[in-house]
Amino acid sequence: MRAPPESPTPLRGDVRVDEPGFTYVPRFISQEDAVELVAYFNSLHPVWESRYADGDPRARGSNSRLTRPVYWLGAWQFAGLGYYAPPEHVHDRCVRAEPFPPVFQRLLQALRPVLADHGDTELPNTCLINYYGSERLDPKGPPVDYARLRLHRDAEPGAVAMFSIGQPAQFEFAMPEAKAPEYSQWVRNRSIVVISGDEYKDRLYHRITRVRHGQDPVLTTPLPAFNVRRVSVSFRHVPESAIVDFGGLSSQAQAVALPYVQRLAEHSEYWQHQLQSRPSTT
Ligand SMILES: O=C(O)CCC(=O)C(=O)O
Repeated sequence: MRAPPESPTPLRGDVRVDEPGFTYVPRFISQEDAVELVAYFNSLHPVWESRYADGDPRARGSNSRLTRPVYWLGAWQFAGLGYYAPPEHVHDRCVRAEPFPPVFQRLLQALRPVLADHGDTELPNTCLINYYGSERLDPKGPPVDYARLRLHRDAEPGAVAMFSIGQPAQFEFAMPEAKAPEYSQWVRNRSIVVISGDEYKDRLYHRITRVRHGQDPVLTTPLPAFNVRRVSVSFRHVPESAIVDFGGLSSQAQAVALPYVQRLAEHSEYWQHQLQSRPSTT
């Protein structure tokens, strides 16, 4: 894994890496499970969320939309509500979401020994599914490539496990104020990354800087004009006490999340029920 800061040539991603706080395993996901994952990802209706609520003056900037459409399972952390981050940002941001499909549960069971090496005996209860690709809104113009994820740190307690399906992506670790990455690694189709602890989860932030082009496996979404070429799933652990039904959010938070919940409910019975969990006002 070591690539000195002054020459961060990314590691190729074809061999396993084990360091305290960082694990990379190529081909962790079997071919059969990968086929099931692709079918599952292709069946979802991910949403483009905005970092800011409607009416928030910061939302007027063109960059308020996230760089990629997403879908959460276990608990949905709506971007407009801010993400779970103890000690202050714990309440009013995690809405109970659909459960993991069987293929996710199987993969997490297989990952148990790796998670135990990272100090986690409990399996994660929530995940974020990221769709990376490009969008062509003007059929005559070139596609705009959004296949990246800005430098960030995941604040949920414990290890974070990330599965990759699709084209290889450049995964980097860097300090928030530094431009150059300290470590860089290509993460390939069917691989997993696990991060934990002081160095890789707390001191260093991580990001995706680019995703290679290609269409094998074939990934799709029903989103108009969006061409997806990689999907990642990052599994985290949110304390159950922080997860509420949609109707359990404050009325202010419900107003922020409502347009997204309505959109999700167009394709999901689960989210239709969540909409109905709001106390009746009549
Ligand atoms: O796409 C990836 O591999 C990284 C995902 C990630 O960092 C996240 O979901 O927080």
